[in-house]
Parts: sequence; C-alpha cells; structure tokens
Amino acid sequence: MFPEMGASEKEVLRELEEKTREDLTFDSGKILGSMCTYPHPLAVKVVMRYIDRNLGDPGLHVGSQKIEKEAVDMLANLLGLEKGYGHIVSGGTEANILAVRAMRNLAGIEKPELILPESAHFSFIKAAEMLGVKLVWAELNDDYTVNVKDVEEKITDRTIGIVGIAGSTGLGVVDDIPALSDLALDYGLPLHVDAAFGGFVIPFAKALGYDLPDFDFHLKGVKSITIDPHKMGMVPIPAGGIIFREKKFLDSISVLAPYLAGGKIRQATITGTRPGANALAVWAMIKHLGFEGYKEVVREKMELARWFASELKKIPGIYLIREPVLNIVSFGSEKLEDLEEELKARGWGISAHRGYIRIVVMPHVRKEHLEAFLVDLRSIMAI
Ligand code: 0PR
Repeated sequence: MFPEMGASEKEVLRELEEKTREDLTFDSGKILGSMCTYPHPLAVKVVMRYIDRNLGDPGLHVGSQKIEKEAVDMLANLLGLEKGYGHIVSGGTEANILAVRAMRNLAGIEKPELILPESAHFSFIKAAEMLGVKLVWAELNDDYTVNVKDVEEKITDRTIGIVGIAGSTGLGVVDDIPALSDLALDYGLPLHVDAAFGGFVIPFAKALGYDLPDFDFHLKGVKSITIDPHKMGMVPIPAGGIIFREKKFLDSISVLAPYLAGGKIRQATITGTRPGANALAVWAMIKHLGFEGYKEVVREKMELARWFASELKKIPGIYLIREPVLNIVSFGSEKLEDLEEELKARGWGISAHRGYIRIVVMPHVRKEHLEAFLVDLRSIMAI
C-alpha cells in the first residue's frame, strides 16, 4: 500500500535491513553459483560520487560521455581493436539484443534467421522475440562446443548472422571461434561473440599460458562482442558492454533523439535514461587494475577452480560434466535433485542447471568457502 505519511529515515533503513536479512551476500562465502561478485571498493566510490549522471542526455554530461567512449575503447583494445564502437549498457542481455538488432537491420532480410549454439544464453530468446528473428539452434559436440559443421549446414539465404560463445553460461566453454570466423567470412555473414563472462577472463588466462582459442577482433569475421564488466570486471550492476568493429553496426541501431541538450543526437541503447556512474566505474576499474591486476585475479581463480575440480573428482557419486575451461566448474550426480535441495537447505547459493550444478569461482569465492562446501557435499553424498 502506498503510505499516507512518510516514515523517518531511521525507520525506513531499519525496515530495509530487516527485509534484506534473507538475502545472501557475497561476503558470506555462500554464493557459489553466481556470475556476479562484490563490487570493488573503488567502483563503489565512483558510483556514489557520480550517481546523478545520465548518459541518456550526453549534452548535459559531456565529460561522462567522453569517459564512456574511453571505456569502450579500452574494452575494444583488450579485445584486439584500436578503436571500437559501442556502449556500456545494462548487462549481457542488452548487449546481445543490440548485437542481434544490428545484424538484423544491416541484413534487411525478410523472415531473418540467426544461427546460435544450443548452449547460448536465454537473452537471445528475448532478442529473437522482440526483433522478430527466428533462432536456428546448432548442435553441440561431445566437448560442449558448438558443432561448426552443423552451423554451416544451417546457413540459408535468410541467415543474418552467427553467434559463438566465449565462456558459456553453464560450463564456461569457449566455442571454436576461429573456425566460426572463417565460416562467417566465407559466407559474408557477421559473427557475434557472446563473451559476457569470458571477456574479462580469456585475455588474461591466455597471457597466463592457458591454452584457449582466439575469440576476439583479431579474427576478421568477428564483428561484435558482448563483454560484461559486472561479471568478472568487478564493476557494480548494471554494467554490460557491447563493442562493434565498425561504425555502421552502431549507426544501424541508432535512432534520432531530437530535443535533448546535446542537440540532434542519435541513441543506440535500449534504455534511454541510463546510469553514467556505472560507465565511469568501468573506466575507473580498468584504469585502477590494469591488465596485470585483472590477470592476477584470473590467475588465482583459475587455479582455485582446478583445485576444486580435482577435489570433486575424489567424491564417490560425483562427476565433472567436463574439465573446467575457465573458472566455472560444473558437476553432476545420480541423485542430483536431492543433492540440490539439500545444498540449498544448508544455505548454499548454487546454480542448478538441467543435469548439473554450476559453481562459478568468482573473485569473492575463496578456498575456505569451497572447502566448507566440500565438507557439506561429502556428508550429503555419504548419507
Ligand atoms: N551471455 C552469457 C554467456 C551469460 O552467461 C549471461 C548471464 C548473459 C549473456 C546475460 O547477462 P545479464 O544477466 O548481465 O543480462 N549469465 C548469468 C547466468 O544466467 C547471469 C547471472 C548472474 C545469473 C548472476 C545469476 C547470478 O547470480 O547464469
């Protein structure tokens, strides 16, 4: 009910404290299945200081708009481009919708079709529904990467583009993006890479010597990439990233916003009014941690994920779905449903997919948290 009279600040805050008591927090060590993490303290400071900035009206906040462009360029640079075209958006969902929208608009085909792996995130289902694009699902290989042959067989004269995944939602698997890029070039189609999760992992893991396929703009067929700072980038929600190789992709989704302070500007994002503070936090975090800083976070979490996977394998009745590729470890069991229920009852914030439990070794996940989880897991399995 809408209150007649206002309550005191103290009273409002007390009630919020009480109501959020049932939320799990990242510092509890119990959230093991999320792709988000505690935001870095610097990012929090930046968001609080610049909370009023609106990138929907860049004529008012000219400096913030320039910072967003710099953040986009730094992300593009991490992904192999000198200059990119794109935005800091609300998350991977918006980024993927924008990518599909650009592919559809540039193709200008009736009854458009998009080919994507069966492992693709459900955000593409939203995109397809909203944009009137038919999704054509490509099969997976035994290692859960997309079957490139099947992708090729599904290309028709209605195909507007291909999607590849660099860090799949369930298993953290990286598709054979080089092969998909070649295919896209052969057929003159754009390849969109969903690196919402992997974008802030793979470049650093490769620098650490992990053997992972190329996935970024170094491959000429790759025309757009989703990369989310609010996942492994440690920026507060909402902070997604969409980067296009060429300006024409951004132009194809830009509409005229004629009356804003900046004059006749064009706007490509789905949200109109949107937080400048989070874009500034993306900029600040990249400046603050730099390549070496992120590499250190990734080194620690990749090693921890491998240790965790080796411990899981020792537990009778538990099996890995596949060896971890990134810092995601997914495991199954014959009594999966009971196991999920019991783990949740013991307060674990896990992610239960169809057929397995996913653990994401995010920056807030420490060895002692995983050790405590293993103690519970062993005891449940022994029953
Ligand atoms: N692409 C991929 C590969 C993703 O994994 C996700 C989200 C998205 C796109 C969409 O990103 P946004 O959710 O930012 O729009 N994957 C996570 C998942 O479904 C989202 C998530 C995050 C779920 C934190 C739970 C959670 O606690 O697992």
